[in-house]
Amino acid sequence: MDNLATYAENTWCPGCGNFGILTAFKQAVGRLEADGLARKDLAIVAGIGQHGKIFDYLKLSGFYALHGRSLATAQGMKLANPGLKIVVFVGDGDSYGEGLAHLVFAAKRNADLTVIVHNNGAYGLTTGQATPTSMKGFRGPSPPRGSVEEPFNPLSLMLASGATFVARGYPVKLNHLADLVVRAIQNEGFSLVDVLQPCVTFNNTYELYNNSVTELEVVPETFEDSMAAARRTDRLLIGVIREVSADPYHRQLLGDRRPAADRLSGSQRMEAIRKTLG
Ligand SMILES: Cc1ncc(C[n+]2csc(CCOP(=O)(O)OP(=O)(O)O)c2C)c(N)n1
Ligand code: SF4
Repeated sequence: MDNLATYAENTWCPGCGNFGILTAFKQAVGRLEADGLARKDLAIVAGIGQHGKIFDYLKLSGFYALHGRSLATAQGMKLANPGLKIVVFVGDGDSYGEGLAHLVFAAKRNADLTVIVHNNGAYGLTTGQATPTSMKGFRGPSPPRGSVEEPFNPLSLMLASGATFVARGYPVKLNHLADLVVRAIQNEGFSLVDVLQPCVTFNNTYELYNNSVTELEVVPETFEDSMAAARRTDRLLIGVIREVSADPYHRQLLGDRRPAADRLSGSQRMEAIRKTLG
């Protein structure tokens, strides 16, 4: 396989955690393609932000969506063409902030998508404002005196919303992250990989994460065990926190129909309308 490179010049800051996400994703695609995934059956979607630039750096088909709306776009693409495997790259501001309702409902209905959250605890592209996962005390242009709010825990929110695959990764553990992405894409249903992405410019968390990230050995068995793993604060657990199988939304809604591929011609549509009207 080629390395999916494009002509676009990379403008991420040297040391940005996004580089690890890009490399891990490329590794994952290589492994999935070696396993039989056809390039034409893979599509990517990205929101607007530093994370969204990954769309420019990958020679893959897809849709560069609006800030906060990539989940809605991806769900539409999946329903039109259920044969696609879709990977959605979002920022924490993009998905846990502005687009939160789309994320919760995509998890609730088990939309067959893989969501990779570049969770850097800041609105990176707009120069470092606080997001829902910014730590208490985080300073930026907003809030300049430090955030007085506690961050929310996206993993427990996703578990409570019904996500069938929930994982957390760290770009420094590159092969581990690539494994998570492969497993997330293989899961037929809603998969979320929250990536602890250091932003060297606005939220440099390398030291914090290097000292607290710990690999989970086995997938927790029960929902309660998954919740407990997601909520651990003494160590930040990385790995698969929940993995269960459930019928995906498109199959429940459409059965085996493939709306884009099975589209009727104009005359077939007229014939169907005539029949309906008697
Ligand atoms: C609908 C809409 N709202 C707000 C913006 C402005 N905007 C663009 S990027 C961005 C921040 C992105 O932050 P995040 O999603 O955390 O991604 P990061 O840049 O950190 O990767 C914002 C607020 C926009 N482009 N469109
Ligand atoms: S500002 Fe932060 S997120 Fe954006 S490229 Fe630089 S290090 Fe990465």
